[in-house]
Amino acid sequence: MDRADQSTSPHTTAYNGARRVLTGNWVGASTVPSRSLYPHQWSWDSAFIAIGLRHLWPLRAQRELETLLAAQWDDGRVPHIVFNPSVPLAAYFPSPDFWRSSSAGTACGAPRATETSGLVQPPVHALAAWLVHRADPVSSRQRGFLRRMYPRLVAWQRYLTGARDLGGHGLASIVHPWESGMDNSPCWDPPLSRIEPVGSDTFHRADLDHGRADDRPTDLDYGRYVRLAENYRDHGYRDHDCGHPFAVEDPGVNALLVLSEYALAEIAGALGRDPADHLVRVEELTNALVKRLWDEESGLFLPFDVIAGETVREHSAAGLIPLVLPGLPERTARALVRTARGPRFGLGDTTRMVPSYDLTGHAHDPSRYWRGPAWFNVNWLVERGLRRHGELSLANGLRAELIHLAARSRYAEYVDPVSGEARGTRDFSWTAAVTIDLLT
Ligand code: 9YW
Repeated sequence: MDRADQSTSPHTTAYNGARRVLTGNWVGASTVPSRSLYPHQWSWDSAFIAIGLRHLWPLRAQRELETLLAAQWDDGRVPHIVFNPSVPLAAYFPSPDFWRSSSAGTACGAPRATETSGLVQPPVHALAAWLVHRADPVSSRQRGFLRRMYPRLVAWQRYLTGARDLGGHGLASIVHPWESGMDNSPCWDPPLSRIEPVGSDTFHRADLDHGRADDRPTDLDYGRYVRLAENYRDHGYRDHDCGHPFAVEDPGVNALLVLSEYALAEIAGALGRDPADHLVRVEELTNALVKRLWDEESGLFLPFDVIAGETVREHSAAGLIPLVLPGLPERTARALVRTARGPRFGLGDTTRMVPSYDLTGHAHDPSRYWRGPAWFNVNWLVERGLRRHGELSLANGLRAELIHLAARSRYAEYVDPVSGEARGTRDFSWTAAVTIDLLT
């Protein structure tokens, strides 16, 4: 019997509500993050969604990842959006006619028959594939799930450690704020300030048709996002000759890269292969992460702006994500826990969930997207990290808040970190998925 069955009725309500959201957002071969705001398939969303789906319908969870990885480019990148051809172009901006992947991305081997974006998102996929396999190893083996996924996941990770090692120090760089998954984090303000925005009259933001403007990025942010994406597209999405004007080593992306490398070692072992290469990379990546991004003064991992050659001194929840790594030096893990509990994030004290950005930071805004609100996927990672490093009481407290606030907010996209009030859209898939995972 699983925890949901034994639990008290609020847990059953939370579980049933989350299952309803995931049922409603399934579109046949994948799950949309939100029926209204995000009507296509998003990369890291699908990884978190599969982690939840595996407890309900393991085959559907396998399918979720297979659909995403079927849109992988020949250079290994897994696109951040896979477009559903039956959804009208006007439903989401930037739409396929902006990205032009099937024509502009030919040198990188973009799929010809599926439209995608040319950017990527954090690599949670190998972790998801491993967890999905373990939920139902029999069907996974029968369907050759890991055998088919493994080469694709390896190519994806090698794209990030290869073409995307723009700083030359063994870490992956993101080349657009959207690639961090934390679009308008104040961490991107300094590197973005160098980018000339396109005029806001040159595009139409479909997000504002569905979301409150106060909860979303500004037009100025969007003008810069568009400029960067256009530049990448106009250089055929080729990393080596596009002269990336934005390149940042993000601690969240790199920690998830390491976590997925651990998962690749597990997958290799399950397939009867030698995991040694993956374990060597785990060590190299962990060392590079600590050496380059750890900031002793603030007790947090900070992003490194590769173009300016300097650390970005903004404190975001991405800097706590390395806590999920088992191989993190113990004193670094202890310092991260102190920072999570301290005034910047207030865990177990002033906040109910870890805010996306420093409560004491000059740019903190508890409602605006990645500039303060708390997100369920990030908090799920922090909960895992706390548990991993023996902080059971903090982890249990956070788990209880996540389950409670997910149900109370109607599975909100994000919430005010102090009051827990819902922000953004509702019936959001990864909020439901991590709720199922925490309850099972
Ligand atoms: C957008 C789908 C995506 C997430 C990102 C989040 C948001 C898309 O939604 O970006 O149009 O702004 O920032 O992390 O994957 O849920």
